[in-house]
Amino acid sequence: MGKTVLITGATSGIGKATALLLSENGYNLILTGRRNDRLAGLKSEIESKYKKTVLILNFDIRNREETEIALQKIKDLNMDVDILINNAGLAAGLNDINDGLADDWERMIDTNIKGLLYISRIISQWMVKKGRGHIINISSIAGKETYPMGNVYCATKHAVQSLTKGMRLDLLKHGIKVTSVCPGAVETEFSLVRFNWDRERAEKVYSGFTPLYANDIADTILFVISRPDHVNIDDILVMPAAQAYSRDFNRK
Ligand code: NDP
Ligand code: 8X3
Repeated sequence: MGKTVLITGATSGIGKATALLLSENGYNLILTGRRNDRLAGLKSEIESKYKKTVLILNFDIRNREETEIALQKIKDLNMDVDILINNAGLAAGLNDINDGLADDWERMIDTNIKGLLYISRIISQWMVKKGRGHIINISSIAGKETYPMGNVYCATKHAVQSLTKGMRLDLLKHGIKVTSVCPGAVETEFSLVRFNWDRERAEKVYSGFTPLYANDIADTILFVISRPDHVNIDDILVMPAAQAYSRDFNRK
């Protein structure tokens, strides 16, 4: 029986690619997201390809009550979580601070910080009881640097970096590993969401250079979770070869 991994935000991009790769490598999966049709499609794809049962949980991580009810289903089914991948997240807008929209700020703060906390609180309590576990927070280059007009998104990812350190300190005595995975530009639905599904604007973000693909981060996550028990990858920054820092690109 392989380990069980809970991946938040598995309906697209990094979360989906990670689900497919981990399943191929023998992990059992619990997948979450708001778009239930996509979750159901991924469940049947994985179950038919890899002959593994997948539990899907359809909820919005911004809603604390919905999150608690959804996670209770895991216990009701006598399942457990060995590895938590806090992946669900988004950027909304790209504006100077004085032009920012409060609704965008709330969406990012509620998803990237508060949602991550709601999930981590419950799952870390289960891990503490067992005296083992591994939490992987998907942060960003935006958690290490602040770029023009990235203000609130960068602040949420700086918060993820800080929470990763805080979790590691508090959970150390319980034998729980905590890792931060920080990607540079990855071509997913991220920019479509950021620019409200303006495809032309989203495509420009990745034009003229080869970005990372979701599979590149899935590979990194597989590496992180498959280290021996005595090894922890604290923090890993993965960049496209054509990107340096947050805003320097070698575009052709
Ligand atoms: P995608 O937009 O492709 O995927 C985001 C995932 O998050 C979706 O599955 C979405 O599911 C889920 N999600 C968003 N909001 C919520 C919510 N309120 N409740 C539940 N699930 C939610 O983007 P990526 O794969 O690129 O992003 C994954 C993570 O990687 C994010 O944390 C992002 O900040 C981070 N990242 C991305 C980079 C990039 O360049 N793409 C670089 C660095 C970090 P649904 O909409 O179905 O709920
Ligand atoms: C996503 C990468 O640089 O677009 O976290 O913010 S960036």
